[in-house]
Amino acid sequence: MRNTNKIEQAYQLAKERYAELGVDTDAAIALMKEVNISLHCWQTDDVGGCEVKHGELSGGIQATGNYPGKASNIDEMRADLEKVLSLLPGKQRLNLHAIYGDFRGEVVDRDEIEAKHFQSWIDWCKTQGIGMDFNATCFSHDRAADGFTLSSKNEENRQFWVEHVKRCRAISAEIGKQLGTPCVHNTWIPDGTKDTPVDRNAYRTLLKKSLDEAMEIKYPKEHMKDAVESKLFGIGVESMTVGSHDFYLGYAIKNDILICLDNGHFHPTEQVGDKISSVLQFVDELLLHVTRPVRWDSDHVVTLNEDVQLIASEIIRNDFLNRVNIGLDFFDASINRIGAYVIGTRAAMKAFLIAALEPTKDLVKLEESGKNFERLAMLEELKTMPFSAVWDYYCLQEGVPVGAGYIADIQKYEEEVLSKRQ
Ligand code: RNT
Ligand code: ZN
Repeated sequence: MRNTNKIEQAYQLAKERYAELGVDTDAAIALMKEVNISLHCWQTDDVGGCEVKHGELSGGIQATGNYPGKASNIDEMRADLEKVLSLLPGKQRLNLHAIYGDFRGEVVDRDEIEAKHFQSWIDWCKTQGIGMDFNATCFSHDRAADGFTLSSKNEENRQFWVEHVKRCRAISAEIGKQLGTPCVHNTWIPDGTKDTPVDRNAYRTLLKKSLDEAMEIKYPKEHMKDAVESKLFGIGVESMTVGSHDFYLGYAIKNDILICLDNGHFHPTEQVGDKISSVLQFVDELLLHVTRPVRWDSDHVVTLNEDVQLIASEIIRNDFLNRVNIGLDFFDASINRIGAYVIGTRAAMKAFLIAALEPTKDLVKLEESGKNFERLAMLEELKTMPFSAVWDYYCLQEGVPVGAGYIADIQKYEEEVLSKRQ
């Protein structure tokens, strides 16, 4: 009780300080209703999946670490995700990869999957009252062993992956239809070469052809939306990635679909936050994979850093929340996995709340009148405004642990549930 009072008192003081800058803290909190982050299911089990014939993780991505307690079946995944959801304010979505179907002991290859294999996930989302997004899984499979999928010169393999993506899109449409909120289907492929290739053009021509084939059937936008995810390089794929940013940006614009920007997929000095207002001049919507690259596309847990802050600020400043679908993409196997989700999702949400607490109009006025010292000064001062009092109050209102309070909850879950797993 005493704590609750302190949080409310701190909020009142913070509210007054922000009001002096013309910022309405209640409105900022209200805006958080529209920030619905899609939780990538693959942090539960280090991108393992539920297939009976389980392929080793491949495609130039890596989950490093062997912290005990990872989920090893759908029930454990759902229990973990429910724990995560219970520790987050606001409403999230689920982002599922195709390898996480409910296959019930049956060997179902990627070119055989159907909506029925995902029905129990759809039902689970219904019970949680959340939407769902979906991804084709074009890696960790024999037919991707040579490093090529949709751009493969092996026609049998190429067609196999086209069929997989086709099916994933049909499944996505069914998901969106049943849940009453569009399902974003993202296609990312690992295709590329370790060393300098000669026939770059042929691979890109094949990728374009495969995407055209896989996306031939159009679905209503209320049911599903297509996204394609670009990348600069992966481990073992350092010299050329077929699905580069130029390739997919062109493809997305030409075909009126979404481009997915993963902030681990660019040169380290490039900022995805800067790309948003460029790309949205030419496509209706974006998908984001918010992550934290450390020296490479390492997919560390998201923290509240300047990259994420710029992404959130650009979205809020320009009122782009209804054009940007926000997903997370990290997989850290070296720490408590539920903790990883909660830290990463909360960090991304904090970035949005901070963005919503900016007196943007006044800053633009300074900028337009050439008062650049004043602009920089205000941007610096804003960094140390009493944001945490607003965040804590938001968490309190939402009935989730305030501040570091979630640590104890996760420790308890580890003791009671995770430590008992094999
Ligand atoms: C890989 C891409 C891709 C994957 C997931 C598992 O570099 O970022 O989004 O991380 O599909
Ligand atoms: Zn990604």
